[in-house]
Parts: sequence; structure tokens; C-alpha cells
Amino acid sequence: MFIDEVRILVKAGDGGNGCLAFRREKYVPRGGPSGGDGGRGGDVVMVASDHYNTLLHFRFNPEHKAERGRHGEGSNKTGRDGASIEVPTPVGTMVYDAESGGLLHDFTAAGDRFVVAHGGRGGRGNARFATSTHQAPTEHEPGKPGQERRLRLELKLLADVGLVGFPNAGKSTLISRISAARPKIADYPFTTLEPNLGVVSTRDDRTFVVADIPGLIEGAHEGHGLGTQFLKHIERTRLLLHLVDVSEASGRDPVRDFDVVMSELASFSEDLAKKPMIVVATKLDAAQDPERIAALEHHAAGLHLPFLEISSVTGEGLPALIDAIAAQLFAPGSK
Ligand SMILES: Nc1nc2c(ncn2[C@@H]2O[C@H](COP(=O)(O)OP(=O)(O)OP(=O)(O)O)[C@@H](O)[C@H]2O)c(=O)[nH]1
Ligand SMILES: [Mg+2]
Repeated sequence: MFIDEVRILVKAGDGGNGCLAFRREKYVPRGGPSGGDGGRGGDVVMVASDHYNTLLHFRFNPEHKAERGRHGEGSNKTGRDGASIEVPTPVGTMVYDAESGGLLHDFTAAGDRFVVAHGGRGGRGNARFATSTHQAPTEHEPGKPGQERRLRLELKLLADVGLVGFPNAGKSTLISRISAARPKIADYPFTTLEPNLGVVSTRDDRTFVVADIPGLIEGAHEGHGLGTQFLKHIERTRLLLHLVDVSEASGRDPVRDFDVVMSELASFSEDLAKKPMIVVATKLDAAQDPERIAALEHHAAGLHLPFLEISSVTGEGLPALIDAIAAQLFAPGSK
């Protein structure tokens, strides 16, 4: 459930063919063999990169082919080698051969490189077959085909962002609006019983992973509601979004909701409560009373926490929220 998986096809370049040719120059009576060798095909090289943390980019781009080697030519011209291609993948990707199921490589550090498909060798041209007793060889070889492989990539997803808040605050609705995750959404508390992960892409084609977990209520650390057990799933995130329902329908006070959730977080782990946090007022479309929003905003300001307002129903505030998350996660010097 927390594993991202894709299948891709990689094809290295074929080797160029060796050439069959003889020198034919004016005034040179008997030209020797002059067919050049074919060039080598390019490799497909996977490279672990910090720029990616999901396999989403492979879904739009499942085939990766390197250039073929050029054929050899007359006058002993060797064909140019095909260019290799580099395919970036997140650190933590495990690469399996999709047919045999065998593990080919485990990318553990940024910059780690692994050739997943080797380019074919170029064929030898006929010039290479000449010997003192065999001066007019017509042998020449075709290039070897480049390796073609189906791969299965696997990545254990670690959430970058955790959603916290009361039941019904709109956590699952938010993740369903900004990612492809489709958790159950309903107008009663504890709709979400298990964490869901969603992959979100930003304007500049970066991605981050959001974890939606069950809501917290007062006394969660003593086992009320579903308790705090699910907070372990967001202990390693880098940012929390604290969702607070500011519509009247919640029947509660947003500032108090906020404080209750904060104290439940703190009683689970001080570190968790101290994580970078964005306070997000939800259900803006259903909030009639600007005072409720202003009070929460003021409260957040007092704690030096950024504050944003959204409606997952109308979409208002969602692009700004994604931008704010990306700014936190991808700021130079973060991570
Ligand atoms: N009007 C309005 N309703 C919303 C909005 N976001 C969520 N809701 C409604 O609020 C209810 C609860 O939404 P969920 O997304 O299931 O809330 P949750 O925080 O995941 O709740 P739990 O999983 O129980 O913790 C649903 O009826 C949603 O349709 C919003 O922006 N505006
Ligand atoms: Mg939910």
C-alpha cells in the first residue's frame, strides 16, 4: 500500500554494421579493403536523483531508448557511437527484471548509476579481416542488437507531508483533490480508518507525497477515537498540514480544535508537535462567519505559523497551498 510501482521498457542502441568496401582511387592499381567498423549503440543508464521522490514521471514516460551506433563507411571510417541516455530515478528505487523477477539494482544514494541496458557492439568492417594471405576479404559483420529489457521499478514511499486535524476536517477530501488518491469521504467522523498516500505534482513537475491519516479528538493519546497510533506514519514527514474546519457546521470553535489537536500531537511526540506546520482553514465555501477565520488566523500568527484558507469543494486556495508546500519542501538548503 505504501509502495509505488511502475513497469518500463528500456532499449539500448543497436551496434552499427561493419562496412564492406574497397579503395578505388584513380591511379592506385589495387586498392585494399577499406570498410570501417560500426559504432557501438548507446547504453540506458539509470541514475539516482534527489530531484525525484516518486515514480510518477515514469507513468507518463514508460519507454526509454538509447541511440543506435552508425554504420561503418568506406575509407576506413568507423561509425559514430550512439549516445547513451540517463534516466533519473529517486533514491530508494529497486530495479527488477520484470520477466525473471530478479533484483538488478538497489539505488541507495544520489548519483548512484547503473546500466540497465547495454548498447550493442558495432560490427567489424571488412578491413579488419585482411591478412597477408587474405587480401581482399569480403567478410563484414552486422552490429549486435542493443539489450532490450522490461523492468519493474519499486519504491517504498515515504510521506513528505502529513495531514492532521479533527475527524471531518476535510483531510481525505483535500488529498482526493490534489492527488490521484481516492479515499473514502463522508460526513461522519472516522471515515478514514487507515492511512492513504497521495502523490502530488507541482507546477514545476516536482512531486511530493501526502499522507492522510485518521482524525484526532480530545483524549486520542488515551485511546479515544482511533487513538494516536496512526501518528507514527507521519513521524518522518518534513511538514504537517494542520486542517481546521472553519465552517459553522462543525459546531465547534476552530481555535479550540486547533489547540486540542496540538496537545494530542505533543503527547504523542514533542518532535512531531515541533515539526514545520502550515495551518489550513478548510471548507471556506461553507464558512459564513469571517470572525471564526480571523480568530484562527490570529492564533496561527501568534505561533508564527503560516496560515492558508482553502475550499476543496470550489478549489479555492488549492494552487496556493501546493505552492506553499513546495516552497517549504524544496527550498534550497531544506532536506
Ligand atoms: N462544504 C465543504 N465541505 C467539505 C469540504 N471538504 C470536505 N468537506 C466535507 O466534509 C466531510 C468530511 O470530509 P472528509 O474529507 O471525509 O474529512 P476527513 O478529515 O478525512 O475525516 P476523517 O477521515 O473522518 O478524519 C465530507 O462530507 C466532505 O464532503 C469543503 O471544502 N467544503
Ligand atoms: Mg478521512
